[in-house]
Amino acid sequence: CGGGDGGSEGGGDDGSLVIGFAQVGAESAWRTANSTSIQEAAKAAGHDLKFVDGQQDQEKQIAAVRDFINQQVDVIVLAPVVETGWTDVLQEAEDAGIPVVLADRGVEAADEALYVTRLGSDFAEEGRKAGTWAAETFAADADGTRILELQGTTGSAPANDRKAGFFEVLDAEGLNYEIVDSQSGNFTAEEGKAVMETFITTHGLDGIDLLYAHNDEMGLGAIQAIEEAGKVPGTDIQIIIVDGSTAGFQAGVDGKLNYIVECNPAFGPQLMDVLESVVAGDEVEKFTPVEEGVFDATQFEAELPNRQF
Ligand code: GYE
Repeated sequence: CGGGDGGSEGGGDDGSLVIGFAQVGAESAWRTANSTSIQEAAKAAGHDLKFVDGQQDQEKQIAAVRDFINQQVDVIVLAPVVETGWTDVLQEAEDAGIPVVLADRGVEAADEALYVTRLGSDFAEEGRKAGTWAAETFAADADGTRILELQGTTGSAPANDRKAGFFEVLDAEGLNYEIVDSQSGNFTAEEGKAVMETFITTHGLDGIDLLYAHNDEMGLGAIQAIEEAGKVPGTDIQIIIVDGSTAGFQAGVDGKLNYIVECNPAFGPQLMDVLESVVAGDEVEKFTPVEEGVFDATQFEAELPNRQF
């Protein structure tokens, strides 16, 4: 039920909503936990959630949004795989009178008028947190800190912003550093490992101080590549990851990485509140950040049992 006779306000007589959700994919533990959180929260709230896994493919996500428009859902939730290329389909949703809420990732500023609100992380802040730790940890590194970076999906908001926030702080703190290499590992363990293998072949690992991986999976893949090259991750090369899954924390407890910037995927209940407000026509903030922390080696063991994904 829902959507049928709801009129301009949308929603069924009982307040239930038909929600179309175009998810990024299933590339990481973070993503799977995020999908589960949203599916469970929709169910608990009595809403009908139409879930499409975009398999990290923008064309599939655009097709899903068009399909939701044809079905005249009450509200569309989009987790855009990349920031650009959404103007046309967002305009189509607006023309059809269907509000769009962004979950997790954002779109380019030029499209700001075409969605109601974004609920998700402040990725630039996550990058700054990673940068703050790196700047402190390597402050006394007189001959310069040599850095490898494994970026997330090219053109995605978290890859763009985690990179920008990180180097913003290194520059502001005046750290003497060099980016030895920086490539995308597409947020997956497989590609993260493959790119790290290429880094090792090209540059070796001697004299590399730090690996900054934009998510757990790429960091964990890189750890395998480092071990296979006969080096000790976390010791021979320091490693920062972003997300903080159980597997990520376990690697931290095992001494294989050095810093975890948390990214929280469990915003399903908060998202349902936002969607209900949007369909009811209430004023909502343009951006609602989710709360997140940071963890160093002294905290990994105590925090591990608290991890939910
Ligand atoms: O960090 C990564 C996932 O968009 C915040 O996407 C999300 C990121 C998350 O693939 O693991």
